[in-house]
Order: sequence, then structure tokens, then C-alpha cells
Amino acid sequence: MQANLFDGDQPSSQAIKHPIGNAELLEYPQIFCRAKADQMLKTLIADIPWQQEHLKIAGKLRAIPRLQCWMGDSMSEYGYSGVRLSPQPWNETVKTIHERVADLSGSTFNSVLINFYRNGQDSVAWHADDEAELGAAPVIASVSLGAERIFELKQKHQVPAKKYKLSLRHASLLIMAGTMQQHWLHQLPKEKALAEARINLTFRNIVSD
Ligand SMILES: O=C(O)CCC(=O)C(=O)O
Ligand SMILES: [Mn+2]
Repeated sequence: MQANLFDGDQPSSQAIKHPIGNAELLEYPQIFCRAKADQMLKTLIADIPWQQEHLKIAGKLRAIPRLQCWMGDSMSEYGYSGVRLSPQPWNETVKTIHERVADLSGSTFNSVLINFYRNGQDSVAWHADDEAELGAAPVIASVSLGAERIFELKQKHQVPAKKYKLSLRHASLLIMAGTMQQHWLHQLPKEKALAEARINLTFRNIVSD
């Protein structure tokens, strides 16, 4: 049967440029058809070696509210807030996603941080992806699979700080680039009533010294 162009399930290479001034924020609303994205979500939940990381907060070790996996080329060791992560080898589904992302963004990436939000109780707090090993103006390509979640941004240095909000949909790609990490923080807040899972893959390039 021929696909219906208007059935709302057409992967597209068209990007929406979000107007947030001094940084680059590009959204590709759907980069895979729904069936393929559904399959990828299932496969990744089952196959990725998920880890529960902990952070020391006020002297106590606390589990972070999501599961994670750091994946990439063997040299791409990565760290944040005192956590050191050695990369897992590339998984076939992640390689397929990387190829599509590289095609659309014109950039290749040597690593990816994969987050598994089991439901709306899982989240990531305000931060910028501004670790030294990502370089001064990193291109970060963020693919979402599963439950649609709100993604919030706020300016780091401005008073009052401007805020910006968007919805990250199943099979979408968001590219943060330019001075985004220098000037803005981002977070994925909890959505307590949400029961569905989401996976996010942020492709990154670790710069070696
Ligand atoms: O899940 C998301 O959309 C964002 C994840 C994120 O910001 C990160 O892993 O650094
Ligand atoms: Mn981030």
C-alpha cells in the first residue's frame, strides 16, 4: 500500500530553527517513521547495559533519577560532577541512529550519552554540557525516543534570565550548537503523572588533547 503523505508519519529532513538569540537550536520533528522508532526504543531498552550512577550531594551518595550508558570510541572517556565514564562499544541500533544524525547535521560524533527515563519520575536537573573535553562551542545532537517530554532552557548570566520551552517528541532530533552551552542551561523536569518510558541519546564529540 502506498504511504499517505498526510498521515503524520513522514520522516523529514526539514528543520525548525528556534529563535533563541545568541545560540543555535535546531529541531527536526521526525527523523524516523513511527514503526522504526518504536522498534529502536524496544531494542535499546532491552539491549543497552544500563547503569545506575550516583552523585555525592551534601556528603551522601544519591542515585541519579535515570539510568545511563556512555558509549563510543575507546578513547572517549568522559566525566561530569565527579563521575568518570568509560565508553561501552557501539551498539548496532545506536550506529544506525548515528548515521541518520550525521547525515542531517553534517557532523560526526565519537561518543553518545544515553539516558533512560523509566517514567515521569525520572529527570535531569539544570546543567550545561560545557565540560572542557567537549570543546568551546560543541555541537550536541539529541535524539528522543518514546514518551514526549518537556525540555526547558534558561539563560545562565542574564538577570532576569529568559526561559524557553519545547516538547521533545518520539523520533525527533534537537541540535544544540554555537554558544548554546556557554549562555544557556537546560533541564528535563519531572512529570509525575507520566507512566511511559523515554530514551534520549546525546551524540557528542570528545576532543582529545
Ligand atoms: O533527555 C534529554 O533530552 C536531555 C539529556 C541531557 O541534557 C544530557 O544528557 O546532558
Ligand atoms: Mn545536557
